Amino acid sequence: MNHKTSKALQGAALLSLLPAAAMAQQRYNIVYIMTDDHTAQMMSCYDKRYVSTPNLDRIAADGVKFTQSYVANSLSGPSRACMLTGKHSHKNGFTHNEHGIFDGSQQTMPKLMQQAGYQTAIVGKWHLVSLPTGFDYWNILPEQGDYYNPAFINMQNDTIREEGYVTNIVTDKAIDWMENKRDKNRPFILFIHQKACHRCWLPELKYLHEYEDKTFPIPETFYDDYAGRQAAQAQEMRIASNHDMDLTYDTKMYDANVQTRLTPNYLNMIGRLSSADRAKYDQFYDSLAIDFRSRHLQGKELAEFKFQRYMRDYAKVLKSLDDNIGRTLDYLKQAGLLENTLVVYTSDQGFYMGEHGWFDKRFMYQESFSTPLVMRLPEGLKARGDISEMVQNIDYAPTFLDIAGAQIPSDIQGESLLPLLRGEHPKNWRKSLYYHFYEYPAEHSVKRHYGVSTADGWKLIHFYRDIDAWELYNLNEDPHELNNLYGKKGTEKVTKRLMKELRRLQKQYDDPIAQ
Ligand code: SGN
Ligand code: CA
Repeated sequence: MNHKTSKALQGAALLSLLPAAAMAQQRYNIVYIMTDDHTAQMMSCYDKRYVSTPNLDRIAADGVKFTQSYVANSLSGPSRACMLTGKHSHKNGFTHNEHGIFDGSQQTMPKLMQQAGYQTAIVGKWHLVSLPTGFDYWNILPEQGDYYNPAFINMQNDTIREEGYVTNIVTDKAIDWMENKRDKNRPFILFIHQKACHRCWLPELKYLHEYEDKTFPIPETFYDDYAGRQAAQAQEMRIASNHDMDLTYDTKMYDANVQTRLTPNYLNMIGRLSSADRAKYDQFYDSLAIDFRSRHLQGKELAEFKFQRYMRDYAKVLKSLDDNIGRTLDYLKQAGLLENTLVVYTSDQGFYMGEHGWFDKRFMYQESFSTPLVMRLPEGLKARGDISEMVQNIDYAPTFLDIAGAQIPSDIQGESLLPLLRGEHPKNWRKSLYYHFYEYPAEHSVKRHYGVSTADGWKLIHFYRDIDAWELYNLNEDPHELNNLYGKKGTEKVTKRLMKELRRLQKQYDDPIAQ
């Protein structure tokens, strides 16, 4: 027996003597970071036009960036429910934020991860109304949470106000759990759910002045007239509209003599600041507001002023987020965890940064149907660079179960991404995605719709309920989705193909709308 063989045999014998817990330790940890309303246009590894996000880009640089990453239902609670269950909204039951309560007694990925020997923890935004189930540790924001001195609900169901800026505190809690609260002999999955960058984009005070010198380019479709798109005409998410984007709440042009629709909400939010911090905050925005009121902007000038304010404040909130991504990565490195941990970064959906003249999300159009998805891969997972297969947020649950070596239950509707992370490109990978949005009537007035999007660049959408409107887009020729081809001459064949695919997906996913 040569030296090498005897060593290998010794190794194998040693391995078989290891207790189950130590064996389990060989499995990858998972740190799943999800933000709110962070869109790929505002992440420099996806789009360099607006901001630089060096720490987020680090995740992609040491791993992969998904270029065709989508959600199943572009809204917070539903998106979280899809992620936790690996199922479309009609199956997990949480179809919309308003009036929904997540049924925490159902099968969820965190519960299955626990059964597979993983410790599970979540900190930050939860937004599913019922309290978390399937987590060994949790500390969550009530509903949307607050940016300044936010309250958290602990496992005793006490709501406790904490000092500081929400993005920093959520990260502190995540690091504290990894460092002090978990059992270091077992693998873990930690969900870090940031409130950033949700409306109304309140910056960390140290970044108040950031981006003030920057003028953001106006998107090509900012002055879209929504011709041929009935549902796009009916929405209430226009930056130019003072009803949709509130001058006080959203753009922070507060005037004590002017009461807007959302002034009370705004004053509640900034009222959480200490008086010293409030003075700093007011000093900054008051001078902008006084100048703004003196200019009496109208029409295009007003719309573009609001766009700049929106972009700047969103970018400031993002800056704190990027810092905290850096802190999380640095902690993992310093704790010796980085090489054995899959780090996933995504958002609950994409967002409009002025495209079509909008903010918010909901539509199956690209900006809000897509969501950023990058992963830092542990040693052993070989994929690098861009991955262009179509993926969806129902895929995260089966992926994590696969990584844990657990069985993926047959009722899970997503696909494991593990083959893609290994660098494989399975020939039979899905060629289309299904989407269904339900929250109507509701804020922002986006009509109910479902649709199909295909890997070869076509999209068919049906808006329904108090409307019956179909839209068809060729993304290869019309990436901004301005030209609705539905019913146009020459599109009969492709419409038929997409309609068939849509019905096939509705059947496959067992969506009752199809019956
Ligand atoms: C709040 C916001 C909306 C936003 C929804 C859903 N209004 O209701 O603008 O679309 O959340 O967002 S606000 O006046 O309360 O800010 S989600 O990301 O949580 O789904
Ligand atoms: Ca969101």
